[in-house]
Amino acid sequence: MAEKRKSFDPATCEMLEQAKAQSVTTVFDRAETTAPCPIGHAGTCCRNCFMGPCRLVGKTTEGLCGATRETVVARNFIRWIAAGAAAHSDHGRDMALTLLATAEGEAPDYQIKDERKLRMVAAYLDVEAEGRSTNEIAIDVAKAALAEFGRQQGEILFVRRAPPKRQEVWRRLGIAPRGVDREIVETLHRTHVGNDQDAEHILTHGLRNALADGWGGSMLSTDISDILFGTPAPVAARSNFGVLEEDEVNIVVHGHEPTLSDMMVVAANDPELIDYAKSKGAKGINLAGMCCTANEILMRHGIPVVGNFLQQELAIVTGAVDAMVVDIQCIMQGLQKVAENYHTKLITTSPKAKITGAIHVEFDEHRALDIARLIIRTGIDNFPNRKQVHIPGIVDYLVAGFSHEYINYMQGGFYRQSSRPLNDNIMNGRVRGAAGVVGCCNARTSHDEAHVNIVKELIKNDVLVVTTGCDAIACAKYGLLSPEVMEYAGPGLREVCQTIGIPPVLHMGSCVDNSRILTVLAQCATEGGLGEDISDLPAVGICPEWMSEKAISIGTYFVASGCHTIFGVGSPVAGSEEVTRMINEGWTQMVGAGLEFEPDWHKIIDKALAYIDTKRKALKLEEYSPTRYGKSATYFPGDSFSSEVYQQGRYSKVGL
Ligand code: NFS
Repeated sequence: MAEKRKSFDPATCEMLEQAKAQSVTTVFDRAETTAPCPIGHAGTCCRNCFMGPCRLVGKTTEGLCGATRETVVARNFIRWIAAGAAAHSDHGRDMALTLLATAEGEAPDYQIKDERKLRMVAAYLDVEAEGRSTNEIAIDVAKAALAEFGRQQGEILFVRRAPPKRQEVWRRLGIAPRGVDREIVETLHRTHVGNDQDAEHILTHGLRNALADGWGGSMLSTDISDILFGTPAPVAARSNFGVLEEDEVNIVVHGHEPTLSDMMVVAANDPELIDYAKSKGAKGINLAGMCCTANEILMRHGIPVVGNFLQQELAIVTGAVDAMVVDIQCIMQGLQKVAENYHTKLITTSPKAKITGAIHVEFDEHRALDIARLIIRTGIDNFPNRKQVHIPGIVDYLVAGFSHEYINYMQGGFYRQSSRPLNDNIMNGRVRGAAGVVGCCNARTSHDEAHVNIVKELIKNDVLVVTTGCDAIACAKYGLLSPEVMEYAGPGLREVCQTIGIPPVLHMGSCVDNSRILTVLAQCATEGGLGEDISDLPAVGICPEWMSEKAISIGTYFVASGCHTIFGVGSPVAGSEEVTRMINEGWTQMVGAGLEFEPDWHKIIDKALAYIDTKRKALKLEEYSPTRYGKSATYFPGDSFSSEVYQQGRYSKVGL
């Protein structure tokens, strides 16, 4: 059997060769030397007290306390949800605190960039906007948002943004979240030794906890980021290692919160600092992004993207990164060790995240621009220390910036915006259905392979894809976010995309922006013609290469919202057939959608298309036909998607 390719991306493979030649170890090597623990992997290791850890394998079916395999697997699973929800929500809380500081005049470098959105959010949070100044509204919006985290009773206010039928489901089942922090705390409490020990009951709280993330912490985070930094609209940009410049100071921002990265954009354009860079022999300052913070500044400013999660160490191996600046989440500790082989300065900035050996420059929103300038200056000072540089000559072009507001706008302009055209085209079968393809990269699978192939095959089958996070970056690297690269799309979908002027894959942002997908789903469900609830829609969620706790929280809130979701790689609940059944068939009965784990990406595609067709049938829509539309088009379904075709979609940097 041929050796499994570590990455589907030629630029990543090239850098892996480079790392090997220089004896630098990365996550790809560690994935070979460190096998996953099969017991923890299947979810059957209980370490919730010090009588254990109890490993429920073979003949051992109970822990010391008597906890069964079902209980242990379910408890472990919802702890993942709690951690993921905590990460998104703590990010959202920081956005609310920054909005408050901005409106109170204590964070002078930030402004309220989208007043219209501020007023829209004010209405959802019961904040009076009529006749009040922007800052007055913003102060109350920030305080109301913060109260949502600490809310003890009732329901988080954004529950009302879901379709009425969905709200009824949540209320009937008692899973409408009461407050963001409360649901996370309750998960930790319930899963403490000797507490909630009925697997189904435990998992039901998992749904509630995840909803507190999706319709609470994450949605607040997205909304407030838009208020402060602007609601995204289409923007052209570039991606992959080739965006690094040999003759400029390269500063890579990596992590998640736009508070730091947005200020880095301002500082990188400071003429004084550009002159300073020139004084050190560079032609300028090249700011580029990594992971979800890349998505934040890509969506709003078109800042180039270096890569997704598994590419972070390899960016340093280019020898061209003068500073890598990180804040929170998805930042590998291995970065520091890699950086020690090169001149790169790794700079941590969050009071919540330090890495031993890295430089720590603590970010403070009250002095944001000064700190961003200091960081850029550190990168510039490091430019003359560069040694050997190796940048793969591969760059791809993309269009990002599809906020749900823009998706509405593009379907009818300022006065008639709605999701009517999309609903109509799903009803008439030009668009077979929709898929949200999202999430991480995982070194246990071939990097990007599942992301790219799933998305290609879906659009080939006339499924409109919305994407976020590392999946979006994978798509960017293969030309899938480019409106010009239409040969991958099926004829019906292509007609729709060409009419509106959009790519067949819409980049909706970072991982917290999965809440934008919830909004689109809610709109499609209430627009008419596709049922009345999200669970009626011919739509699926897919997370092909998941690895983080955040991904589990996202998948669960998709499901709790009525969107059936399929994860790749493997199952963290494989140790219990009963729990596996509960979160798929069981949740389908409860909330109209299930969560399943399918390691084979070919099967994910089959399952997704079959699910979409089942939903079309239930809605009594016409049966999907791949040949009914697009007769005048140049390309037809069945075009081979060979690697040669992939390459045609790519643009070599050399050819620019
Ligand atoms: Ni989301 Fe996974 Fe991380 Fe972004 Fe990428 S790894 S859960 S996609 S960068 S948060």
